[in-house]
Amino acid sequence: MGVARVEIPRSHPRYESLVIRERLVEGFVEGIVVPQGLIAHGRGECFDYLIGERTIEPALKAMRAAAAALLLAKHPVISVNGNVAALVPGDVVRLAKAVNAKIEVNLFYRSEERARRIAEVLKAHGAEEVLGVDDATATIPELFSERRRVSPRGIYVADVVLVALEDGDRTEALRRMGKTVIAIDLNPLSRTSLAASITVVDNVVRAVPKLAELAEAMKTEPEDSLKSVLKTYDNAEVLSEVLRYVEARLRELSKTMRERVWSSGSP
Ligand code: PTJ
Repeated sequence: MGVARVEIPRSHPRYESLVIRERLVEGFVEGIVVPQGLIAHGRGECFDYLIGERTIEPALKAMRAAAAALLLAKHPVISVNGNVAALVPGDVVRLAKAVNAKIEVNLFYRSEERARRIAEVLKAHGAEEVLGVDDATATIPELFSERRRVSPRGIYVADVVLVALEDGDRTEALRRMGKTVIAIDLNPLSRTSLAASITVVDNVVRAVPKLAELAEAMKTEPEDSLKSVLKTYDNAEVLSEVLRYVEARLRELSKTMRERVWSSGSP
């Protein structure tokens, strides 16, 4: 399929954001990302603007709890879809190694060909094993999308599952199965954000590498200290903090609009 591409100059004020966009388009052309994934990214970008395109304190708090949950887990699994594979394949592998987690491909718009391609990308970035391609033979109960198909050695038996750009139905279904669900989602009001055990409101491009770094650092902490991080974690409070952060930020921005608008003197 012919897709127009542009070279983005480093000096462009929105360089980072445009490079991420191009990476997703590339993923689309390579058959890793679905068109719906491009739309999903646009929704995410909007929320990223609101938090200032940076990792905010409530997200860091959630990431510390997420790292603790992953390190304490018996069967942690990182679930990978098209967008995650296109944006952060190397960081997924690094995080999986840090917490000894399995990596599983799980797709909303599943095709065997795309699942295979995503596994290849992850393997090219150092993953030794990728579940969910030929072995997605178990079923998550009460779930009707293609995401119900999971590996009996992976998500099906996992106690902690990390998901990103997830849909609310599966998050709820995984919670009903008694699993701890860690979600990375830029929308603090999405059904996934509200249903997850731990919600990291941040862009996957910042959150996954940061989470890997935190997990590597926390790995040597005593189990009791990790347990206490988890015990004191309150997801509803963290999501409220995100909303208060956005509210305060918009208030501040509204005060400085006159200095920020482009005023050349012409109407
Ligand atoms: O690869 P597949 O077949 O599994 O399909 C993946 C998509 C993303 C198409 C599918 O999961 C989907 O339709 O997702 P939704 O329902 O659009 O949800 C995406 C959520 O992720 C929204 O709440 C977005 O705000 C959020 N989001 C989008 N981009 C990012 C993000 N969150 C974190 N980082 C991002 N880069």
